[in-house]
Amino acid sequence: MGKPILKKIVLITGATSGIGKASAKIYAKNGYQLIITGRRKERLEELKNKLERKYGVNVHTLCFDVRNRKSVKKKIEGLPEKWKNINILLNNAGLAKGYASLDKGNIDDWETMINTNVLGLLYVTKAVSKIMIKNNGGHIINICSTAGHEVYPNGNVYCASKHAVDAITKSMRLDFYKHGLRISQVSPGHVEETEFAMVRFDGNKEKASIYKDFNPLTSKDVARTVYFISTQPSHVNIQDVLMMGTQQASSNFIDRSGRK
Ligand code: NDP
Ligand code: 8X3
Repeated sequence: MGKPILKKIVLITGATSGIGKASAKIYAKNGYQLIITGRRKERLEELKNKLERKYGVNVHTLCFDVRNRKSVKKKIEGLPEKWKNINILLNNAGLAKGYASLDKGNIDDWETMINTNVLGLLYVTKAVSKIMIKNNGGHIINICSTAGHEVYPNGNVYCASKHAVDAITKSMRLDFYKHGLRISQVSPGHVEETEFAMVRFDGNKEKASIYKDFNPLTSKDVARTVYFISTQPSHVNIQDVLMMGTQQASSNFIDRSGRK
């Protein structure tokens, strides 16, 4: 028998690295109970052990691919009774694949982005929102991007997928506010201490070194913002936070004259 669950339960998708992992750490540090998910099982187990040992919280792991709708449904509906009543969902799992103009784009990459960033987020939200509606409350925070508010050259399909996240966040709010759910979104610009660029550029270190000449946000900066949003009084719903490093003015304007 584990410890009785006292604090809110937070489910984080994509907790094996970057923003999701940093968010898991901040919630654990503050005593929340965590359901951490991702495809890399060993990383989930490693993080669970670390957080339980360091912060004395309960951590449950769920290994699934958000693109697999059957698996998403089965894993979330199959949660042990004491883990079922999820209070906070952080829809964070996502990625960019490739950086090319539309005519040269790789269609497999497009499908990966749309299936992960759009359909995956929808599958998880459908399963978790049912629980929250039944409980008359809950908080869903979607990780969007500046790419969900503006576009940049070669960003086409990734930007489209994040514009879809923005539309889904707004739609979720209309569908769920009557049920007492809070729906929020964080839209960061460039964020380091993540695997985002390495994933986008297929492990090509040189192409992925996109942060060396300016100071972007860190995964911790975004995690702190997520935590702030979720710890406001229950009558407050922060709808969207658009955030960038000081040297970034927009997707297309970055002061790359060196780290300041
Ligand atoms: P990381 O690559 O470090 O983390 C991405 C996470 O998503 C990993 O934990 C990964 O886990 C998970 N993930 C990816 N695909 C799947 C899948 N099919 N099923 C389940 N989990 C998946 O990048 P970030 O932390 O930067 O990315 C987190 C979110 O932040 C994304 O939505 C991204 O679009 C967004 N974002 C990132 C920015 C940046 O500059 N870094 C800026 C703005 C937004 P695993 O591989 O184990 O499955
Ligand atoms: C990640 C930020 O500018 O690479 O969403 O699209 S960007």
